[in-house]
Amino acid sequence: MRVLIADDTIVMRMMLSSWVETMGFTPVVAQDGAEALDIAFQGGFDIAVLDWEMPKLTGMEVIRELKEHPRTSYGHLILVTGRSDQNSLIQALDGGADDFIRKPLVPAEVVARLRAGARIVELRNRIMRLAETDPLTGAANRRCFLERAQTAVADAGRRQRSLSVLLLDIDHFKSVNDTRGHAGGDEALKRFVEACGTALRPTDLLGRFGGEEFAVLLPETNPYLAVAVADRVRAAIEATTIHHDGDSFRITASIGVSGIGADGLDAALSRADAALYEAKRAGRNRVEMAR
Ligand code: GH3
Ligand code: MG
Repeated sequence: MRVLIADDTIVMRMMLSSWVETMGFTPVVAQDGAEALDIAFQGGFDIAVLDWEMPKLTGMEVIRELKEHPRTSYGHLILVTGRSDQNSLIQALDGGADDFIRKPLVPAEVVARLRAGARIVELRNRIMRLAETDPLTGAANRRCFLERAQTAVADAGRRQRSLSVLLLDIDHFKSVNDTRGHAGGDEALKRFVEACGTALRPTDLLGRFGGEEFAVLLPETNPYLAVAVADRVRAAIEATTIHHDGDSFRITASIGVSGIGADGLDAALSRADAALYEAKRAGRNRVEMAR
């Protein structure tokens, strides 16, 4: 659990950090509101403990910014304040704070509020994981893949980096289901995703598009490199033996490759789809690059 601590007094920063550390959490410290925002946007955080009165940006201003941006809007925000009048507290909660702690700080209370915050963050993470993953294979689901891909496309455009996409479809999967049963087909899908994982980098994103169709997003990869990656994936799938019901079998997949250019993700996906169709037509268990 990453806990962002923002306070302009060194004593407060040190105290809060040491309590956070005793809980087994990781403190990340900022000296003012502007630095807190920088850290939040760059490295992320799970819980933030923000002093209300700070130079550059106040705690409330930081909260407003964090809530506005999709990347930081889910953090659990605790405002620390010397104010104890009810109006200030109402203003804090209505302004986006999830909780508040009154000064002077009492260690046991701070720790209890951090623990309560951690429970909410853990629940949120679990819900997000469920909403983002395909339950059978553990790959990202279609919606999650498309959302993250759109972010990556915008990012690559801004930073002038190359980005490619693969569309994969298992060959003759219907006959796997027909001869091995639906459970055999499911087993094949799981092993397929594992095999892809061995051939990809941790920064690549594998998504299940539907049925037995998958997509891979390859950051920092031009279409020529992407073809090489695709062939590594293809070979890994071909080399995988699937065990089911006392029997074993193998599958292959066809892959279409496209670079993602200025015309965006949808255009790249439809080019990759055409290339995938070409790979099927040319005999399957092949990689084709989009024209
Ligand atoms: P091709 O080589 O042209 O891709 O042929 P194919 O048989 O793979 O393609 P087709 O689209 O005809 O068949 C896809 C099959 O995938 C049909 C469907 O029953 C099966 N399928 C889709 N989702 C699942 C799933 O979650 N589990 C299992 N076991 N089968 C699935
Ligand atoms: Mg198929």
